[in-house]
Amino acid sequence: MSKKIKPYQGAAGGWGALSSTTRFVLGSKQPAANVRNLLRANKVKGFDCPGCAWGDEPGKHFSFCENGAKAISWEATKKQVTPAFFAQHSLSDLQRQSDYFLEYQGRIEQPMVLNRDTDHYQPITWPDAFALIARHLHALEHPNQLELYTSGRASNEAAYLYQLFGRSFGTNNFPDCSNLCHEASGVALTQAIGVGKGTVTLKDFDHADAIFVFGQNPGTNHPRMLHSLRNAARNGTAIVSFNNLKERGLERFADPQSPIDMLTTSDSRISSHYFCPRLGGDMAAVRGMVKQLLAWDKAALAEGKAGIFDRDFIAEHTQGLTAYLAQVDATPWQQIIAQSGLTQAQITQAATVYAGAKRVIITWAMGITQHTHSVATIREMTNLQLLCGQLGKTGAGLCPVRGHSNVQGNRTVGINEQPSAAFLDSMEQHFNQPMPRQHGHNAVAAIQAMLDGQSKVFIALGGNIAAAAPDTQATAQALANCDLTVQISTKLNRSHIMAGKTALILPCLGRTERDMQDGVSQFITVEDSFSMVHASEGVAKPNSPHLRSETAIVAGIAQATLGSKPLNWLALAQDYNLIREHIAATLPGFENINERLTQPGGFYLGNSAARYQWQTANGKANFGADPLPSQLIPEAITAKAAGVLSTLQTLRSHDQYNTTIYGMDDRYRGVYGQRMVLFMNPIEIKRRGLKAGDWVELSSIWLDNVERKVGGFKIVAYDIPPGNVAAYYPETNPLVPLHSVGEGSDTPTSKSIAILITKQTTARII
Ligand SMILES: Nc1nc2c(c(=O)[nH]1)N[C@H]1C(S)=C(S)[C@@H](COP(=O)(O)OP(=O)(O)OC[C@H]3O[C@@H](n4cnc5c(=O)[nH]c(N)nc54)[C@H](O)[C@@H]3O)O[C@H]1N2
Ligand SMILES: Nc1nc2c(c(=O)[nH]1)N[C@H]1C(S)=C(S)[C@@H](COP(=O)(O)OP(=O)(O)OC[C@H]3O[C@@H](n4cnc5c(=O)[nH]c(N)nc54)[C@H](O)[C@@H]3O)O[C@H]1N2
Ligand SMILES: [Mo]
Repeated sequence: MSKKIKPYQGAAGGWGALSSTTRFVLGSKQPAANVRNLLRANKVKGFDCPGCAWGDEPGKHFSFCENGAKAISWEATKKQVTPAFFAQHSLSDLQRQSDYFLEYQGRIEQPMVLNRDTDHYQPITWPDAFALIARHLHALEHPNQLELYTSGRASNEAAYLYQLFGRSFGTNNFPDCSNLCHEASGVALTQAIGVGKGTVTLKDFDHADAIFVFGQNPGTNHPRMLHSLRNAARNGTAIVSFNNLKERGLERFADPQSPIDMLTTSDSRISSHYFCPRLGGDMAAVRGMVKQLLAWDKAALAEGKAGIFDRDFIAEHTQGLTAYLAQVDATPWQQIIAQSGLTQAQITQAATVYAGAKRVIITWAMGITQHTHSVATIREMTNLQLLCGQLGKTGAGLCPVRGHSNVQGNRTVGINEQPSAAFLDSMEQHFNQPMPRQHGHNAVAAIQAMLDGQSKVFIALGGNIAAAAPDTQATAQALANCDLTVQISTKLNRSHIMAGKTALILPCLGRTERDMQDGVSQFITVEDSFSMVHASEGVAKPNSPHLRSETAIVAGIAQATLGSKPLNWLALAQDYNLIREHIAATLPGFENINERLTQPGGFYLGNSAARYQWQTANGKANFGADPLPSQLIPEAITAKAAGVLSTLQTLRSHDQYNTTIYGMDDRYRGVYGQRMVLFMNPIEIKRRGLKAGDWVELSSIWLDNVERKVGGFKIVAYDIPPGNVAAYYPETNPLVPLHSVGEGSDTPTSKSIAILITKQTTARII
């Protein structure tokens, strides 16, 4: 694997994507089965692509993408991590291996338990594993000493059973990957419009006049979104991107599944306008757009013309306009320009596109949600949409683009550390048992509780918290403090290695695999970013006969711990229709779920805000009136730094799925054979007396006195605003302080970390 930096000249997609997919799929051990699997992904009968949460166009061309193909063939490997592997590698030995090495070993073949005396994992039977968990849970002094983590790949059925188990045991401690991801979107949208989900459907993308894409890299993370953007662009829709980096997928795209694109190598322009704000500068940019629109609105009204704002919509549906506009008036252009890093002319240009469009969609992802003031930024984007009545009509609305393929569904079915009273009432009534009312721990609070020794048992339904969570050293210590850690997983990862005093690995079936219960093939359900619920049925032969479904594993833990309270868990795990009936009986929108699932493409859960029903305390859509943050990096931090601070964003390469590293290339950013790179503005490199290719050490500055440092990063000159730098996650997670979190969301601020950069003489990795 040769290391090189070679700027990418082509469009996103195209031959590059096709050749990468083919290499990835055909290069693996079972090409035929892999390709067969791919063809069935996202089809009416078959499994839902485990890649991302973008929606499907049912019946349209086979809608997998390059990175979905990687996700599927990664899971569908024949390689296995057997007891012999664990006999060969001690825990200490595995601790020295990279994340790439760990996941590359293949699928975990059977349940394993850690033997601290020998420092090796050894096999354990399923009944013994369940009994071990039950013993630990019975020994707890309080149910809140249990933490139940979920990663967003779990099915609705498994997640529903999991939350029922946790609540029947007596806790609302449901930290989940959402807490690290789109939490700010849920919080902000619930405050503003009474529902924490996007208001648009996939079809709306065909009808928008303008689509504003904030802080998102769909070319890598939601490649199927590029189809929608490409089609829209071809129909004349203005696509306005706000991104700290020039991302190729937002610039140009050639569809690798379109014979015409491929024959003519024609590629389509995606963005009509591309703005590169400073990290965290989007709230100021949107505030600037509103300030400009307000000026035009006032001028139009003064001339007796119709204003820019939708006064009928505002009067009928909203509250808080006056306070908000006063806040806009009070925000000086100077502050808007300094904070956004954009010129007034650029902001005016964005406002011009917005004002000229009848129907506008705003989408966003991690570039917006992983900052200190993310909730306020999403409120600001919502304010803009409310001002112009861009909600509830075709081709318009708000669209947080979710990450994990079923992260939205997990929340819907109750993975929530702050459940609503209505949900708990419904559960209590249906299952005829009390549900805990005290709010539980989110991801950061759970880690802190384990660090403090308050929480003692950690169970994870998927994911890799050890690598995904911030402050790697603190998270490792938190896990090590636990009496028991249990990971329900498909592949070996860091969380198995950073284990508790006793540790279990429980291997589960993946989305692609056939799930037989009682002789009948089961399907599961998932919900995409557009609130579409659909069925997914695995087709591949399971990697090992020892694997159990996530649902069966959760039922096994619950039955061993609680017996048949409030119901026979094992019976539920034998027929997922029964679980769906409980879902239908306790959650609005799921009525007759088993019948409705037979419709091709599944069914739409609906969105109250899109129907102009505002489920807020005052029954209205609410404008937020937050001031801009006084500083993006607080003075308390700047004052502590002995040197010039930079703001670091931690992001994904093209060859990874969160903590799963498929390969060492990041094609669209021109990085090959390596991941330890720091993207930096060429002028800034020079100003600091550095050169591209120099090795540097990064240390973050935070309010405490803990040293957080990583080294061995190579400088890459890149088109990024001066003062901002970027590097890959999870290598940089040791830099993210556990308590550097978003206001109101508690999400780690993975896109804005104050760091010092120091030159190293060697490529020493710390
Ligand atoms: N192939 C693949 N697909 C995935 C994933 C994966 O790892 N691999 N992960 C899944 C998950 S869980 C998620 S949440 C999503 C993540 O999807 P994304 O949000 O696209 O993921 P990131 O790589 O974190 O990219 C953040 C983007 O925001 C930009 N950005 C960062 N800070 C700012 C800012 O302050 N302002 C603006 N305007 N832009 C900013 C960055 O330059 C980058 O383009 O993808 C999902 N899909
Ligand atoms: N610095 C920094 N940190 C971040 C982010 C960032 O941008 N920067 N992004 C954050 C975001 S958006 C997210 S969502 C989190 C992700 O956090 P997680 O969801 O915890 O992490 P993943 O890497 O997606 O989890 C991968 C593991 O899941 C297991 N797995 C895969 N498929 C299945 C399955 O079908 N069932 C089960 N049971 N297990 C399975 C495999 O064992 C694999 O090793 O990371 C967050 N952390
Ligand atoms: Mo995510």
